[in-house]
Amino acid sequence: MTASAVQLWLLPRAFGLPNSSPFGIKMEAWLRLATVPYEAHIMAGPPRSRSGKAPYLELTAGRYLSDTTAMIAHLSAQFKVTLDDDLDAAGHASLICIQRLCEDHLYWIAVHDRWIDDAGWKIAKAAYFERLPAPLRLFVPALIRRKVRRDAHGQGLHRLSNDALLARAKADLSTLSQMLGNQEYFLGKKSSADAIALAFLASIYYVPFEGILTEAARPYENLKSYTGRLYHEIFPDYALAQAQ
Ligand SMILES: N[C@@H](CCC(=O)N[C@@H](CS)C(=O)NCC(=O)O)C(=O)O
Repeated sequence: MTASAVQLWLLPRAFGLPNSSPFGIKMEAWLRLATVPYEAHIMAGPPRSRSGKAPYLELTAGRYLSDTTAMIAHLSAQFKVTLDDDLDAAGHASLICIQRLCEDHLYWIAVHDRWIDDAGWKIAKAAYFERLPAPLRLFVPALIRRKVRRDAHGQGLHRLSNDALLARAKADLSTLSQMLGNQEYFLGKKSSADAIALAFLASIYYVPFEGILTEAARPYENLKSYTGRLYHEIFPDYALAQAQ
């Protein structure tokens, strides 16, 4: 470990993407955009954060901080990050809208495509649990899937029909496409919004299965080219076959 580098703990990588979790991709994208030095570690077991969520930072030995928003606030203060400093009030408002749309809405539709839908689950399960020892691989995925189903039911979107979910996903992607327009970056210049948007869009465009989100995102050429351009700029070390 390098003393001055941020220690970031992540879920396993998957699908050739920097991370299986869009929140993991967001965090790594943000650290790179903000030029904060970090070391990435892949978790070998359950999260050690108090919230039980990933990704998380190891602040000092045994002290963890989870939640990407809290992590970004903490690191922005520690490293005097200026990434979002020149956003005006409308820019900050748009940043919050993009964040909520991606993290609190699109995320749950992604959960449907990966964990609930049987075709997506087959591929996601193989990718998520490939490093799990064989005896555990027999029952751990089903146990975690049951918990995710419960969480998704509690959140509520999954009580809608697939058609209704698709309509919601189309509205989300259309909104993102409108907000981006023909700009290079979501808020006119590089900002935290791009770490978030890139993470969620790459998690849609570059996964090896078809789902509600892939269908909803298909028409938006500006989102596709934004994702490809930013992905190669921020993650040149994770070149994707799908991103060509
Ligand atoms: N608001 C959190 C969300 C993180 C999150 O939902 N992580 C998921 C993986 S994609 C997780 O750890 N889920 C485990 C659980 O809910 O128990 C953040 O911004 O970091």
